[in-house]
Amino acid sequence: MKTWAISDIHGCFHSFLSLLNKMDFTFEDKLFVLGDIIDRWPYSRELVDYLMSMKNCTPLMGNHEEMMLSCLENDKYFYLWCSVGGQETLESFNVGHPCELDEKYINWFGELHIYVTYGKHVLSHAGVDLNQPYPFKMTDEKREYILWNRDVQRDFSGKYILVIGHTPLDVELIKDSMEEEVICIDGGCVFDGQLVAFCLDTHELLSVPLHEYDIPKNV
Ligand SMILES: [Mn+2]
Repeated sequence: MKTWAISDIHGCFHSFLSLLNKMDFTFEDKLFVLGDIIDRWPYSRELVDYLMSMKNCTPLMGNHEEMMLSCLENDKYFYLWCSVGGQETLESFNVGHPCELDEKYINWFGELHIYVTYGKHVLSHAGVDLNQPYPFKMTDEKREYILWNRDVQRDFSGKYILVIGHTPLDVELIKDSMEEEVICIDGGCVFDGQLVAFCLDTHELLSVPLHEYDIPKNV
């Protein structure tokens, strides 16, 4: 049994399946998906359906899911979200606005975890500020940091290992960070990089390139 993390899949469903295959992932293993599941590439619905059906997957929220959910509260976010890949998600779900999504999807997105812990590992989309006195006591400010920040705080005196996505890195740079306190596993699959799986038990890294089936025919 192994526990893995994958981040920033962004609708690359076929790349995701090919990575699970490479991991020899079975129902006995566990998977954390660190947000930015949707947007930019065409297969967000297929990916969400698949994750919903996995009993051994814990999905977390990214800034893209947060943007989509914000459109349900206030329409001023709608055009911004559409312009950063939300349009592809709407097409994938065959709706014109997030409010038309089936309730089961809205509930699923609404219930995504903001962070999770696994032993010393703290997992979230963009990083938890672990130098704060009460890092896990949630406020609106901390939630925003966890989903959006691009310059995460480091130096936790060996107390924690932060595992995040959000900022695309070259896979070689990710490999070099395996012993560090902050491990960013976004291999930039969506930007023709790699989709990366990180094993929390062994700190091994596996990756696959963007699958050709994920690339829209008109690109
Ligand atoms: Mn992100």
